[in-house]
Parts: sequence; structure tokens; C-alpha cells
Amino acid sequence: MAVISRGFGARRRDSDPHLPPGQYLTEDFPVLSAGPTPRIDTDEWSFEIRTEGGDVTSWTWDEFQALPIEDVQTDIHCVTRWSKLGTSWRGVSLDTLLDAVETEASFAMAHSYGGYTTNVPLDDLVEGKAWVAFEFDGEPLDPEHGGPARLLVPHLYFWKSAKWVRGLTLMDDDAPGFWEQNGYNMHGDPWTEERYW
Ligand SMILES: Nc1nc2c(c(=O)[nH]1)N[C@H]1C(S)=C(S)[C@@H](COP(=O)(O)O)O[C@H]1N2
Ligand SMILES: [Mo]
Repeated sequence: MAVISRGFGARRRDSDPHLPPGQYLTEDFPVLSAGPTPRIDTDEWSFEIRTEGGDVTSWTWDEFQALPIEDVQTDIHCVTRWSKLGTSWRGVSLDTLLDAVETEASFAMAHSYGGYTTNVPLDDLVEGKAWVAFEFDGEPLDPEHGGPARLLVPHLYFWKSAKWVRGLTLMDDDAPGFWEQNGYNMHGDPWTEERYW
């Protein structure tokens, strides 16, 4: 019987239980941006939540930094099939931010400096599943990766994690964001391969 060893190591790694179907592992941190990288000074940065009724709550950078800050260890999965395991972030939980507003909405549209948008059901942003992150690997988040701050919704494909995030608009009804208008899934669960529609 032939001993087949070619690719054995790779197969073992690709069958990692943390790796969703159709994904491969990468040690790099690829940069995927649909346009140029905006440079936002923290002096001019703010984060704003607009409710379905039009009420606005916003935080300056200093106000934001005074909120409870969490350390997050998580895997991330891009729809272009790379996954990166055990990444480290610091940020403010969306639970903390949404606690400050009065809402009955079911969906959110994330808005970014530069114009990118992505829609996420509100259920996917609460109960410890999403953050506005401003540190990666113990360093301020690089502009290429969304600094000063980005949305981090790691249980969904990474296009939902809006870089250079500037706020959320809460909505009663779902509506497609930038990639969703171009055929990407309205939800984006990597475990059930909700890639396109
Ligand atoms: N504002 C903005 N956010 C964005 C994107 C973008 O083009 N603009 N690309 C998305 C996609 S498709 C992915 S995979 C991740 C990539 O994040 P990274 O460049 O830090 O790897 O950001 C997401 N957030
Ligand atoms: Mo992506």
C-alpha cells in the first residue's frame, strides 16, 4: 500500500473545527477595501446612532474612550475564503452603545467615513457579538484595517465589519448595503455559507 503524505499537514489544518466550510487559514491580515483609505483624525471622529424615529445619540472620541472597553479574542472569516483564527481586538461592545438608545428596530445600517454601508440584523449586534474596535494586536487600528475604529461582527462574514465606521442607522425593515446591493447575502453567516443571494 502506498503511503500518501503529500498535503497531509494542509488537510489537517483545513479540517480545523474553527474553520467554516469553504474557507482556508491565513496568517496574514489581507486588506480588502472597495475604495481609497479615508484618514480620519480622532479629533474629528464621532460615532452616532440614529434610531428609527430619528433620535440621534453620538459620542466623541474622548467620550467613546470613557465607555467600558473590552478585550476580544476571535476568529474572522472573509467571503473571499480566507479565515484568520485567534485575532485580538479592543473595543466597545454594541450592547453598551445600544443601551444608550430607545429602539424597537430590527435592523441596522452601518455607515462608514468614505461612504461604505452594510446592513446587519440588530439581533446579530447584541449579546456580546459585536464591537466598535479601535485596537488590533495591542496597537491602534491601522487606517488600512479601518482605524481609528471599525465595526467588528466576527460571527458574520467580514464584509459586515465596516471599516472607518461612523455610525448606525436603526431600521424597522431590512435594506441592502454596498455589497448587499451587489449580490452579497443580507445576513452572511459563514457556517451556513450565506455568501451571495
Ligand atoms: N468601509 C469599508 N469597510 C469594509 C470594506 C470596505 O471596502 N469599506 N470591506 C469589507 C470587506 S469585503 C472585508 S473582507 C473586510 C476587510 O477588512 P480588512 O481590510 O481589515 O482585512 O472589511 C470590510 N469592511
Ligand atoms: Mo470580504
